[in-house]
Amino acid sequence: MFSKTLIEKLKSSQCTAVLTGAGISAESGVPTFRGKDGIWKKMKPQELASIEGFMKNPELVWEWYKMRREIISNVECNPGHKALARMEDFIPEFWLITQNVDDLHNKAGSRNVLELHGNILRNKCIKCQKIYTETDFDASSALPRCSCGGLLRPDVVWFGEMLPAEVLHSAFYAAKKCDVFLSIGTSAQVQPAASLPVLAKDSGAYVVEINEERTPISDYVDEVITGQSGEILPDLIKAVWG
Ligand code: BJW
Ligand code: ZN
Repeated sequence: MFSKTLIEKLKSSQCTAVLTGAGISAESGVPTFRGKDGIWKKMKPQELASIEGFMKNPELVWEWYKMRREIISNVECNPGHKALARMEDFIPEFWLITQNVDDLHNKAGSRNVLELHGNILRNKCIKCQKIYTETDFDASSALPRCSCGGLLRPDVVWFGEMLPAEVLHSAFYAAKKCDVFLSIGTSAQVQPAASLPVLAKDSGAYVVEINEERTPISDYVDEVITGQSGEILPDLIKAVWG
């Protein structure tokens, strides 16, 4: 099922970087964004995932994040997350770059996780940027506010916003340095995350995509493995490390 090249490359890898997207959590029951049942089929990203949308209707945005937090607090990491946590034990330098905000890589035991788009289990003040780890607010009676008076919002990255600078810097570093790069369960449509596999390839890494369907980077990568990451990743670990 896996190419000899991929098995050899992973076996001898000194530095592997992995980029994950919503697809890796789909088998846990977390909805993806694009595709036929994706969130953006029913909801408008500009209303729910932009600062303009939040300022226009913060109650609606809070309601949406409350629902998503409920989903996420009721799901478990799946064999795909767990396989990536195991992979970290075998490779000297291992970077797990995720666009997901669901915390499931941390739950699975991955250690070197770079969260490009933040974490839904935190909030931050729009005025002083103070971070709040509690999320259990009832925004329907009064909007949650910081001690400075500013409105609280989820600590995630919305469209038009900069990604956390240090995290992004490390992600670019990892993509440039790695000898193997895996792009898993992402539609590769959102920048700057989607440029990471391209950068890795241009820097000499062996780039492999694992996805249920083809994406804009499929023709550019070295290898495409089609299927569900929760099935493919445990098999890959077995094939490489026994
Ligand atoms: C499976 C599977 C299974 C299913 N197994 N696979 C350059 C060019 C064009 C546009 C831009 C550009 N630079 C910036 C932009 C604008 C914008 C952008 O990229 N827009 C594009 C959509 C056109 N980018 C931004 O605004 C970013 N900021 C930025 O660039 O700042 C600099 C800047 C500022 C101002 C002006 C200009 C530049 C920020 C992006 C923030 C994205 N935020 C979200 C919401 C996070 C919060 C939350 O969750 O509430 O992040 S949107 C959403 O998309 C979420 C995801 O992390 C992100 C990526 O989605 P992902 O993970 O790829 O999921 P899907 O659903 O798209 O795909 C799932 C895949 O899994 C599919 O392929 C399935 O087949 C597969 N799959 N089940 C394996 N079991
Ligand atoms: Zn504040």
